[in-house]
Amino acid sequence: MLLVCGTILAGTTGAALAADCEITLRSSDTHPDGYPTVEGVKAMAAEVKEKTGGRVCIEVFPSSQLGEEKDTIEQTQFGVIDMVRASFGSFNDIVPVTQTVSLPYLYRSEDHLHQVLDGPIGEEIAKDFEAHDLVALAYYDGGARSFYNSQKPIKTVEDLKGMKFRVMQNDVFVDMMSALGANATPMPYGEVYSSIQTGVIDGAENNFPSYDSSGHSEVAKFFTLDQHLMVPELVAMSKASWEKLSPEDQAVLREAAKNSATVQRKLWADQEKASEDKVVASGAEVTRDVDKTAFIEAMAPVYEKYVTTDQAKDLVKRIQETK
Ligand code: GTR
Repeated sequence: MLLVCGTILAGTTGAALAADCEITLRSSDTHPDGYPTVEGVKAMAAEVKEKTGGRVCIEVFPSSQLGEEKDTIEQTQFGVIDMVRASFGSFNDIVPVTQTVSLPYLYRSEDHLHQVLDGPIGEEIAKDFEAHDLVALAYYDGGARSFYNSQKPIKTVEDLKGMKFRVMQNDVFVDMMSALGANATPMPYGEVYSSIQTGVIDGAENNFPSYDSSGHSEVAKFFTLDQHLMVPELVAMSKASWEKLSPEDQAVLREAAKNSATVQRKLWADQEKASEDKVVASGAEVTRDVDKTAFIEAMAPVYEKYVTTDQAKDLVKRIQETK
């Protein structure tokens, strides 16, 4: 839904002044104001506003104000929300290719991930979103995800046995936990803090900035740097909202989204370090001497289950061969 200016003012983060805009696009993010993904979309908003002479505005709604991630993706497909910044993990049931490209230990490093997403494979993946009423505009950084829990330091795969971890709501990550001998509890991000606090789950898994900004580090102080997942993050637009824009405005949005990824990646690198220092200073115990080979080997059943078609096999091979 494109909002005519002046109708929505509540919740603005200052990215747009609705009263000046002919078109206002509402964009959702689960993270709070100041988080690199939120600041990335705000940078995009600033460029769009400048290049359209203030005609097209993007209003960023942080902190899940418009709903939990999966719900906001569905609302974006329907055009109720115009844009969403979300992890590929939340698209898994909607855009099948996101399952393959979010497999555990698929990327060797952040550089490897960038080479994949910034090249032809990234373009192919983006095309797949169109069939599901979404326009993929930019890939953001989300670093590597690791386990954390309230009970004990985890050093080996065996240490995870029987423990209960929250995962994002998708099948690949549920199977990943089973492959490690642990139990998965899929749930929305916003429920994780209280679920750890009340002992419904032992822990969860995420990157340092999320572990920090969500407050999970307060209730789950044992962090294990096993880095099992690197899940791309996406800025996507509703196809319905996109098609209402002129080709000129679409080009401005594409360019601004691309530029915002550069801004976000820089902010991300700084935030990863800052959050790591902050959680350690406030008492988190980070286990770094992890036998990653054992974690990688344990994932074999996940690959067997999800890399079955020729298309998926070819994609995994091309990703692995990307230098
Ligand atoms: C974060 C990601 C969010 C959300 C969250 C989660 O790392 O940036 O978009 O997916 O993880 O675990 O739900």
